[in-house]
Amino acid sequence: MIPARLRRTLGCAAAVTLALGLAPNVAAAQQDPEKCPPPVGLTNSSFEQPDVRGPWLGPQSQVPGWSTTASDKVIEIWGPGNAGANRGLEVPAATGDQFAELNATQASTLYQDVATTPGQTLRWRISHRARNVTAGVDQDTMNVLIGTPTQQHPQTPDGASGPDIVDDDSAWGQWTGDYEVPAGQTTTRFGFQAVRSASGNPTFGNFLDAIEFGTPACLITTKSVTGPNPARAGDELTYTVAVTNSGGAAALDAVLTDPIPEGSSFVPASLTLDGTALTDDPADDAGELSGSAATVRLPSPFEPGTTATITFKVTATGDKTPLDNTATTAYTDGLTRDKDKSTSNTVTNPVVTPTPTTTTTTTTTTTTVAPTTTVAPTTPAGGSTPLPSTGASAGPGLVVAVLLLGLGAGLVCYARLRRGRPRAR
Ligand SMILES: [Ca+2]
Ligand SMILES: [Ca+2]
Ligand SMILES: [Ca+2]
Repeated sequence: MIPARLRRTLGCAAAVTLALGLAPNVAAAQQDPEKCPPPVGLTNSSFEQPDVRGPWLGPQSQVPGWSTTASDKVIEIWGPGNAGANRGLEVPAATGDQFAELNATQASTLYQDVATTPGQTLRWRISHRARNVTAGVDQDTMNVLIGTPTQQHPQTPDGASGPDIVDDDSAWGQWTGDYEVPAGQTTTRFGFQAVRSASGNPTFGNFLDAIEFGTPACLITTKSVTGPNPARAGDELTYTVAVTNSGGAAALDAVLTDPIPEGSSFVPASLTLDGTALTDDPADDAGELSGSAATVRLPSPFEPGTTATITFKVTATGDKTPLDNTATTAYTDGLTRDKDKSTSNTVTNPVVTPTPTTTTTTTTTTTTVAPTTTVAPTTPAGGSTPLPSTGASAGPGLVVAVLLLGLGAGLVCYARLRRGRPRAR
């Protein structure tokens, strides 16, 4: 049992603790979103793995996510430096740096199996382009196939009259569609079938990139802070922001913006992305100090299941308390191409100002104070300066009085001496 007085003391201490903000950081703003719907999506949807240069042919076991119906199980990925294989015309990826050629060594189907919920509606999007094989305009044709692992059906894209997806070699074509998962279908196969290539050569044609099938991108931005709490002016705080894609599709062109809290100053050269230092200057890497905010561009595409971690430091100036910090990630959903954003929780750090170390003593002694007596100054005859009557302030007056008394005694002695002296004759 805690004595009542001690309980009150502890209560006061708790109140003071709360008032000073010594309690752990509390999220002041709602994180939005805090979580995402169960995702459905593809792996390696932009063919960014494995990391290759120019045309690359390899076994499907080296290509995360994708499988092929080709008898040799070979998949073809193209990276930068591919112009030599495309009549001198470098083919840029639709997203990221790499893409696939559907016709690897033979006409085949490239596919992934994903877990689905019967009755749900999923959306798909692909980028398709022909390979440049002749001096004229070349066109390649393919179909999107969706169904069970054993039986898929050609899909008719939005705005099209049939399933044939036809593009030339001048630009990436964009194709979209919806798919309702039938009753009982808990695994859905999403794939592409090469139909025709411009050259007639089954090893050439049908470039593919930015493949999405499922639910949209969904970024979650989470902020934390380390450092003295409460902070004092001059203390450093380290902010860490983790951005995770918990959706089914990649996010494109994601940019994290983190305003430097009022009452703090950015610590130069403290910005990092996934452990790599970024300069404060713009245009030389993925981030900078832009105005009064730290800005970092995330890898694009930012695939489902990946996390980017950004850190930077600030110094508390003591001009404001508390320091509130919230970050926002703006991005384009790779599936719908709609603009979206994700807001972090807010972290709050109180900043205390050191108080001077003075000791205040409160006394409760009862003192009887005598009424104040005011003594009117008395003016001696002759108009000389009045003397204080009593008290501590009478010190100098007392000295004067003693001097006057001494002077008077001197005069008296002088007079006596004059009277006793023989008169001059
Ligand atoms: Ca790509
Ligand atoms: Ca090929
Ligand atoms: Ca920079």
